[in-house]
Amino acid sequence: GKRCITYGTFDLFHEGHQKLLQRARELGSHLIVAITSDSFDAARGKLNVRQPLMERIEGVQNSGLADQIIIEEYQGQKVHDISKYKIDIFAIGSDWTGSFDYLANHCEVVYLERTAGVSSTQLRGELRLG
Ligand code: C2G
Repeated sequence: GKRCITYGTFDLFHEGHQKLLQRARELGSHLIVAITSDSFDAARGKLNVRQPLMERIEGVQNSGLADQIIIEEYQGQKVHDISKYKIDIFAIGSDWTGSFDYLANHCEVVYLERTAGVSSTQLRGELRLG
């Protein structure tokens, strides 16, 4: 079966994340979910993440959709992961369409439909209000 990998922060794990992982899972027989480290998110300017890495890992783990979880810690890691984990398919949400075309030298690149109307940003706002 094909080996698939996807990447993300997965802050405040929600239905959009759930559906993305389901779609990625259907592409192959082994799904690796790479979760950004706190310092990697800070380095890429994502400064409003609510949950520390360990809690975000728990969210992904509780979904039951990941066969394997790894941590994304540095720029350029994706190419290394694809080779190290013998990946056939790199999948990511359609908000990233075009951004990862360079990985097509290493494996198949698939952009999956993003779920409308739900986001970590929106949930952070609700937490603030609530
Ligand atoms: N997602 C989705 N629908 C939503 C929200 C998110 O399908 N309503 C998807 C995103 O497209 C992404 C995954 O869920 O594929 C994780 O989203 P984020 O946690 O926002 O992570 P992101 O910042 O997109 O990190 O190296 C990291 C990657 O570049 C992606």
